[in-house]
Amino acid sequence: MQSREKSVLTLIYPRRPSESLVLLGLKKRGFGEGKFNGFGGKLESGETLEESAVRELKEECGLVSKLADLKWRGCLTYIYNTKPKAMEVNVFDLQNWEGDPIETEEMKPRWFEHQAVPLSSMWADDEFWLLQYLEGGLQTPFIGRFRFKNHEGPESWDILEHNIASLVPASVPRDIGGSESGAAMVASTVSFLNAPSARPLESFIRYHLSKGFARILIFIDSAEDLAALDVVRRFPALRVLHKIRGPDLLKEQSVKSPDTFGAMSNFFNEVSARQLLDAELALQMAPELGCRWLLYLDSDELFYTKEASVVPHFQYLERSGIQQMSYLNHEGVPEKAETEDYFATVTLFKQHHFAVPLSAQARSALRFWMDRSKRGQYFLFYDNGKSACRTDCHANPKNQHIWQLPPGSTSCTALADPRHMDVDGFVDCPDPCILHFPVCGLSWLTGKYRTLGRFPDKWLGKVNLSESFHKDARDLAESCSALEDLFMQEVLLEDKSEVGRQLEARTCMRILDHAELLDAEARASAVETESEKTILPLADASLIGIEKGWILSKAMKYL
Ligand code: 6U4
Repeated sequence: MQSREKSVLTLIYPRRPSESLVLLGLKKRGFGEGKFNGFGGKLESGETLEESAVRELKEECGLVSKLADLKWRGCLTYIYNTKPKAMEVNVFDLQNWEGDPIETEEMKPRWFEHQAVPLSSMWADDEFWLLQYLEGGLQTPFIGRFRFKNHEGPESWDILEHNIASLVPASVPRDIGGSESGAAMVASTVSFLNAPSARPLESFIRYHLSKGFARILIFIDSAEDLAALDVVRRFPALRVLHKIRGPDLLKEQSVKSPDTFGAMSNFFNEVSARQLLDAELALQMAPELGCRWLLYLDSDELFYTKEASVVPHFQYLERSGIQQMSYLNHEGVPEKAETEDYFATVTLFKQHHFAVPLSAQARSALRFWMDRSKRGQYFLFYDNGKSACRTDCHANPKNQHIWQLPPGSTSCTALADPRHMDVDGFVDCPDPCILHFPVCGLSWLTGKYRTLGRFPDKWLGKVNLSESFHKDARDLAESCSALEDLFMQEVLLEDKSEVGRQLEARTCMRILDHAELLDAEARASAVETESEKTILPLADASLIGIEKGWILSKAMKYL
């Protein structure tokens, strides 16, 4: 896999579109010397993208820009075979500024008509996209990747690999602001303090942006979590917002959510209490940010759809008068003991038991998991889904999974509990769904339970924690070897033939596109599901664990 070690840079194109003019600069020294290009450079420590762009522009051609006038238009990754680090270059449009362009030590600026941009004296990739971009033919935001043989000399003309595409499908509001149909926000409370790396956070953000979420709001659970802060600040502040746990946030939450704040004040050391407050604040902020839908996720979850964008789905919910929709969650299964980024590498999922077909093979495959778990669990973590909620319907978070809506609102669910024959809001919805990647690597397991610490036996002082993997992991957290044993026994699945059996029984499924989208090496399984296989009738045996819910769930579609 290509190392994703990279530096982050800006590239600004000042333009006068009405005259079809763009300002370029001839680079007089250093990287790209002798080439015309936009203006920009590397982020300095602590800078946001926009702050860096303002500084570089001033330094390189004397133009003075306001932060808000810089419009992020896309991100291009340049890999030079002769350089150890890739460059992540963030392209900005600028149409308002103060001052006139001046020659500096680094750049000699010059206006060009679009059709006259000197492509033969520019970087070779520009031929693939710059003109289309300037003329409005490249839908923004866009994302691209180019690999060069060399970063200088004649071989810098050899492009070995290239692709460029619109990051967000056309249905997403292009200029965010004002509430647009289907515009949605993802919010999450994150902590990467004890984690092996903050790379999954980058993937979490990239994935949701590329699936058409208009905004991402990240609550960084500790001001010391510089790795998370660093990731978040690399994204354009317009799309990816963040708040840091500390006195300011505490004050804001006490003022804006006095009831929840009061109720939670004894439990601030529990992450669930902080999440509840964060979810409530996110719901209050979303309408002002033009978002009609909010999905509050954990940082080990993706809102998965195989469609290009989530926007049509949310538009459909709006047309159907639905204010809340709960989605099935599937649980990731690591097939390797370690990964730096579970989102980019884990592709095997235990299906939610409601989605598992009713067959003898499936029962035997379910029991494989239940038998290897000390507590008889199929899923090691939650199986009650996650919900998206309209942001204008005065909801409150009941917990991290579901919102409390005022009477008369319409809530639908893909996982109504069939044991109660509660079928009113049931909607068959295999896609979208939640992909959950809990403890998908030994060091992620260790890091998670180090961060959680010795959480109490009662959740928020009320609900008893059941005897479960979660509680066992807490109790074993002091001992690395005991956690490792637990991981090997209950989480990891290295046995390829068992993977094949699980896929065939359709207890597990293989999903690759999130990993492909995240630009990683997706490990396709050699074992294909044979969906046409004869389904053996269920053997007559007493029901254990989730088997009752699994069987009853099949009746939902007929009620
Ligand atoms: P120093 O000299 O270290 O202060 P700095 O100004 O921070 O440099 P520099 O000059 O290396 O950064 O920035 C390179 C600029 O060139 C950035 O704006 C990104 C841009 N760039 C790099 N590769 C490019 C490519 N293949 N095509 C392109 N722009 C590229 O259009």
